[in-house]
Amino acid sequence: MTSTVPPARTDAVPAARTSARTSARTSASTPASTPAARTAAEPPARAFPPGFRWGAATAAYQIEGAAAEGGRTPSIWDTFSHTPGRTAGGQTGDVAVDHYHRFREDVRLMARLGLTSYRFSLSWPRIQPTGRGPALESGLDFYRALADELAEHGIRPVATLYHWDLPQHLEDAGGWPVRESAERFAEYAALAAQALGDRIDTWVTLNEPWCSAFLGYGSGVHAPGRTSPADALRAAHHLNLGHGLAVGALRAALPSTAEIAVSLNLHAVRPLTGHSDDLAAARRIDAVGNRIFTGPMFAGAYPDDLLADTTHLVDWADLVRDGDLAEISRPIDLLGLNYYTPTVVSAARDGEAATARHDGHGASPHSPWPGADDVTFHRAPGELTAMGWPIDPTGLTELLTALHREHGLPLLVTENGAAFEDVVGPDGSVDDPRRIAYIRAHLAAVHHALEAGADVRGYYLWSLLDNFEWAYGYAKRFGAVHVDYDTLARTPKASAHWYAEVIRRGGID
Ligand code: IFM
Repeated sequence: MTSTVPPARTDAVPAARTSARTSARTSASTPASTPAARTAAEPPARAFPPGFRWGAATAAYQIEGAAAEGGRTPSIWDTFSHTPGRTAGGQTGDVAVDHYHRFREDVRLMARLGLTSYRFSLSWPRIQPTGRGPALESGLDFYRALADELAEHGIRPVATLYHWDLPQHLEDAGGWPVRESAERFAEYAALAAQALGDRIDTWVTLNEPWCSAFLGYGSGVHAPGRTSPADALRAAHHLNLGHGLAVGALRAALPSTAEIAVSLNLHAVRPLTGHSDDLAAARRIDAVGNRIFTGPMFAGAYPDDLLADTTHLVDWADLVRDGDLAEISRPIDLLGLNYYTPTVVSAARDGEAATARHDGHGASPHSPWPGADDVTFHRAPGELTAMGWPIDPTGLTELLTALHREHGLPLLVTENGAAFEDVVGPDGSVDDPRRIAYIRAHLAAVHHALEAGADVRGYYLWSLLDNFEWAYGYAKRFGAVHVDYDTLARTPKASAHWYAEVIRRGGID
């Protein structure tokens, strides 16, 4: 699940953002001495396995800025965010949190928090500006320097190849609904792996392809903002194909010790009642939300029920060519799960407007759920985050144990976290007890999955820093580290100090 609602106007980001680029100083402080410190000597009640990766995650467009530097050209998110009405307050990632210039300071911050791993994404248009042809050394150099800085601090890098920033040139040639994008993606994967494979040993092909396909080409609340159910399904197949081709390219370019993964935002789908119509609604959402990816990737086939639900929209026999499924189902080493909240559905009731029915995934008149027009989304019980997402960690345990049972792969939680209305105190500190409670509850959920036998190898908090939250602009703060958008100064929130203590102790109480 991810950011899905179209922009509300906000004044969270003052005009001074760009000029503040060089004036900020980090205000990172050492972890506070708190009640946690008093129990520091005691082993945690829920200890995580030795070698468990304690991480945080980010994505290029959300943090880097420097949108026109080093030869980078626009991605679909540059175009989208510069289109009036697409993002809150017209905000863009032009500057973001200026990580491109401040990455050394950010890595030092990670080291002070004790992170053992850091998941970031490579910006495709920074490395291969037109999506074709040779790689740009200036782009690769940025990631070489980042990886070197991480190595110097003993932090293991995890690189995601695609976190939604398709070069605009490729969108102009048809985007993900067109097969060529999958081929270009594999080419880019090979270039990145050849250049960075000596420094980075864990690679994620795609981040949340559900969002790329269905929010990008279905409901249109994400870039490139297109609204065709058929194109969304075509995009999903070509993202799957791009993943499979990229796995092949990565295997060919990387040392045999490298690990390859994909990050899926699988939906913990729950029927509102046990009525057969509601069960059927849950099955449809599971098909187009989850099994459209896990089917071809792990079983080498699209599920029959998905094909039946969407046969009026797309000619699957024409779309899926001979050999595609073998490519898509190439074995991978780790499965990444991004989890935020569960998904509760029922059969649509008489008189419900279509927009209300898929409201849980963006108030667009266009549904991001092709083949599921007769399904209604409901608010799950539980407190809400600032995104309006109910807090329910049981979905995380449920998904991890189900993935372990069904696919048997080692798992990583490649994203989990929450946005809240953070308040900066008079002394500049940010006390965020709700974020601490959220993370603690979700780490407990991971621990439950470990106890149930799931092979979970790491947890990456979303996010290291407050950042550009897509269509919401800068209004929603997910960071463990607060960013002052005037000065770009970084200040670890109480949750960052708390997470540092968890890492130091290797578990939670
Ligand atoms: O910010 C996003 C991230 O880019 C993808 N996963 C969900 C996060 C929160 O919406």
